[in-house]
Amino acid sequence: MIYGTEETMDVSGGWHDAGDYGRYVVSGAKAVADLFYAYEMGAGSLDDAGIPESGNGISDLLDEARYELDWLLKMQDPESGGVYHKVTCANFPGEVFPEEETDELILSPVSTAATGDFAAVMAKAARIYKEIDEDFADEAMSAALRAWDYLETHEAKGFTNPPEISTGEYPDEKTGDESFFAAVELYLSGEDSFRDKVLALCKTSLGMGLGWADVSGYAALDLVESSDEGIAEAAEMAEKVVLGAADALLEKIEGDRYNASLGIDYYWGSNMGAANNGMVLLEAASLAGADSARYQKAAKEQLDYLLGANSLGYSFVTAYGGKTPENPHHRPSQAVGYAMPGMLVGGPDCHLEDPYAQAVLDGAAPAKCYVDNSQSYSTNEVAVYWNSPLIALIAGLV
Ligand SMILES: [Ca+2]
Repeated sequence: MIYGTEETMDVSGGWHDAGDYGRYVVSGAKAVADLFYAYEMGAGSLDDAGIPESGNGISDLLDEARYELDWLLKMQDPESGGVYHKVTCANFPGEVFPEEETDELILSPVSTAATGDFAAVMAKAARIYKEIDEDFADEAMSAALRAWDYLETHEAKGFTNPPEISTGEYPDEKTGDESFFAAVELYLSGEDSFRDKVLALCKTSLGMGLGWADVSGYAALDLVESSDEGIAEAAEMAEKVVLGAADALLEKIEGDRYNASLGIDYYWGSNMGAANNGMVLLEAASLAGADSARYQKAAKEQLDYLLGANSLGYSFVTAYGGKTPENPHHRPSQAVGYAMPGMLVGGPDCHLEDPYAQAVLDGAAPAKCYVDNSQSYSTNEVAVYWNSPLIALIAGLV
């Protein structure tokens, strides 16, 4: 049901976001952007990942991304072109399998951030899938343009949960970065009229954010890879930002015993931060020519950190390594009684943002604020958009 109405819509498909069964546009779009990056970083020929589409002659990264993209298309309001922020029940379920979550599903209102992210990944999909499925590529481009029209004709506004809904909020007040990402992808996919918007938004919204709230870095990564003369000025600015960010990371890495890139601020989802930082370092390596080896080495160290070279000795990927999370905050694993393999958990969060972490981690050093307990959703949950930059990082390193 669409919130505040009696209307319903088919929004079947797509990925469960994390330890719960919500499906969220902004975090899903980040995960799609990472899979695209992995595809472009050289893992494009992967066709034996063990997904149902493996062996079909199309990159498994694109097959998997397509699963989410097909769902995203359904999340667009056919009349306005705006994109609903998320679809969840009113509250999180208990420790049950997804088919046992039977409360009514509610579409939360359209948001500017969701619509901007949607426009960006659809525009990029139009480019990437052109040779593979032309009809889908055309559909993606027209959906992207309708989303852009929505942004042009509606005042930007953040998202807050309606009072009856308590699931993940993913609020985002600052939406210049989403517009910037969308404009860059629309331009690079052949919409020449977006050139001036790219140049203007580059001056106000360029950054290195690779998270669900700040997606400016995805625009930067694609700008630096572009040789298009029309936006050379923006590409040069983006190159400075990528290399500047990578140099700042090198400094942190050199000052850390475990070659981690997070300094002393281990925040909720810090493992995503380590993987994202690895992506920035990889991009810097591809830009730095003769100087690339140290960026490449630092990127590899971020993978090492995630797989066990850290102060806890934990490989943060379930069932990979000798000491790995056995009790993730992940309802299917909790329901079945063991940790499903291959999931990157959130990792240390020194802000102690759940009651269990507060009870057992008080006074711990920032990098050690992690506990392998299913109650600790702020350190031991899993999420699609934490796994996706890990995939991108590995793709770039192999
Ligand atoms: Ca934003």
